[in-house]
Amino acid sequence: NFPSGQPHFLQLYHRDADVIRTELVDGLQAPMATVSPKYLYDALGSKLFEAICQLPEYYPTRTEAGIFERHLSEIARSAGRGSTFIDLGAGNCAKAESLFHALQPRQYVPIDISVDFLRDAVERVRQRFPMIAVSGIGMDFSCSLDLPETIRREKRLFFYPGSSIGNFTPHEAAALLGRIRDACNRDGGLLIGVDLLKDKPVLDAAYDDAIGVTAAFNLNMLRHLNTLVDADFDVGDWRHVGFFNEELGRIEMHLEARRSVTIRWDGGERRFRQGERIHTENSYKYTRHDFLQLLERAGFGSVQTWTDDREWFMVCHARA
Ligand code: AVJ
Repeated sequence: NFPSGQPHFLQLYHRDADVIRTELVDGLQAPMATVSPKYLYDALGSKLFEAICQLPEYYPTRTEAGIFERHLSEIARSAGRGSTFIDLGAGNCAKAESLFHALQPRQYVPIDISVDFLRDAVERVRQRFPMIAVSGIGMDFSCSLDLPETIRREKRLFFYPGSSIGNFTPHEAAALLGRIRDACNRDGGLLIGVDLLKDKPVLDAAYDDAIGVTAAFNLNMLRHLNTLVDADFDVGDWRHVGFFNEELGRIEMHLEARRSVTIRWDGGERRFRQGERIHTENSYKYTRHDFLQLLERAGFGSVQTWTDDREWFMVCHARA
């Protein structure tokens, strides 16, 4: 991890390209091929996710925004003003921006793996909110939460909305939440959005929408892989699979080979039989009780929670 960004408002912490290549190739070679969902987010992937958030079937973004709108003053009272507001997986920064008026952050630190997308977003935030110090960071925070010296330690408020925590297994999630807590001072905390368990048909539709935006989002990962490991995936050979796995309490996304294909990349190859899949994402859904237990395991102190009328989504503020 070495900083290499020139503009002072966006620092880049690149992981070594060889490390990324090894991680991806190991996943592609595994008996059950797997690629981490973080590789869904190249610049186009981030745009496709923005489009997903507007789909009628994709309730999380809208439901979470409704909770923030309805309980804004109480949430702001709990989270406090004048924080160093650290946005994990900031994307277009829109969720954070909608809280600026209520939270009055002193410094805004959007972090995202999708660097080119983040660069544009940071520029927009700086123009809209010239009174807030904006320090964007392009990095993979699942590897490290070591932040540059310029990020104030006092009153750190980590913001992890959208139920992105669902991409990790409960065990991994507890570890990441523990690292977030460790990155806070005693006066810090975490504002997090979590998707709650609900009926399977609602979940299935949210991750396999009628016009195929989620399919495009998933399939776009193959184009990103072609760039990252110099592979020769033909997107037309694959189809999107997305469904709620009731036993495991999680959404699963896969890419399924429509026909038998051999994929070649820089230094290797693999044959996929027809119907064989690459597992590209899990999105765990929680009960309120189980998620509160996870926060406790991670070492957080008192927690306040807010939800919507249907109890489909939950926002938590946890004190370090
Ligand atoms: C950004 C991880 C929260 O799991 O709902 C949306 C990603 N995947 N549709 C989610 C996603 C398919 C999203 N997160």
